[in-house]
Amino acid sequence: MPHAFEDRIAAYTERLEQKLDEALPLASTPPARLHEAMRYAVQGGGKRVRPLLVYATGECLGLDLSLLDAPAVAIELIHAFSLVHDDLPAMDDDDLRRGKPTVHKAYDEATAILAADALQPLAFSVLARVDGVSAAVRTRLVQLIANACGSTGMTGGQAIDLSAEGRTLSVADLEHMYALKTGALIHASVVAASLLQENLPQRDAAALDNFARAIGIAFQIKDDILDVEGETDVIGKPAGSDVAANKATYPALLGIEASRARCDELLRGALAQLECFGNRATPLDWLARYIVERGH
Ligand code: GRG
Repeated sequence: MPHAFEDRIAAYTERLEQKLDEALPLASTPPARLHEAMRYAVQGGGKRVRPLLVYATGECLGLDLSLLDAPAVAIELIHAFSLVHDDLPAMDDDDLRRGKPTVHKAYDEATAILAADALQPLAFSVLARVDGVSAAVRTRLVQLIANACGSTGMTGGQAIDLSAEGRTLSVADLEHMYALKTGALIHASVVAASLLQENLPQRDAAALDNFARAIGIAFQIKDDILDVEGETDVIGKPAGSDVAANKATYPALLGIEASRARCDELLRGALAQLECFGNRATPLDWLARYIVERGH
């Protein structure tokens, strides 16, 4: 593999696409329209940041690549599922995602709901089959990811987000919502890989945990900044939709400059957590900077 993490990303994403393809039912398998919609939701787009975090953490801990595929695939399936729900008329009501019509636009609302419903159990089925780890680790992985997407994780964060439309949240409440809605799955991507290293010193586990929490919140603040400053054809979804929906966001509450400053502060805090890993953390360092500096 090439030396720089940036140059290995293509190989990792190609590997992930292959594993996602193997995990998804064939589009020709009945009910074909449902399976087609599931593939449409998952394939052909997306930065794949969460699976890359799984692989980068695995590199940091010297884990075998084959151990990382199942959590990487499962987390991306859950992420894809959440995007389908997030775009539905009852939620954010968006027509465009990853530069393509959203699933309910390309198919229909009922098919989109069912496709998302089927992606979630598929993720857990992939996790249940993870090879080369003890049953205890497999159970911890399932618990970690279930908690990250449940009512005290992503779903809870989405509920707070919807109820906050048109209201002013405190900065602490806003960051709590971000930590759940977006941060929980990003955090789980790093922690899933750390669970696979059974004798990981507590200090290293805590450093990865803190790193992951910080970049999870920074990811959502950057997403907010892009919603204000990005172009629709670059970010792949309608720009300005947060303002249009009267969403509680960091830029709406504190302005763009303060949002950028908070992102940088979170990045610095996250990078400081990686010091104990030395050069082995270069891939995580690269991804953390990418999250805060990306243009889409
Ligand atoms: C029941 C688990 C469950 C979910 C339903 C809809 C919902 C509750 C939660 C939505 C969570 C959500 C969509 C948060 C936004 C996170 C976010 C910034 C998504 C964009 O992620 P990127 O930029 O997208 O990684 P790509 O397209 O690159 O994969």
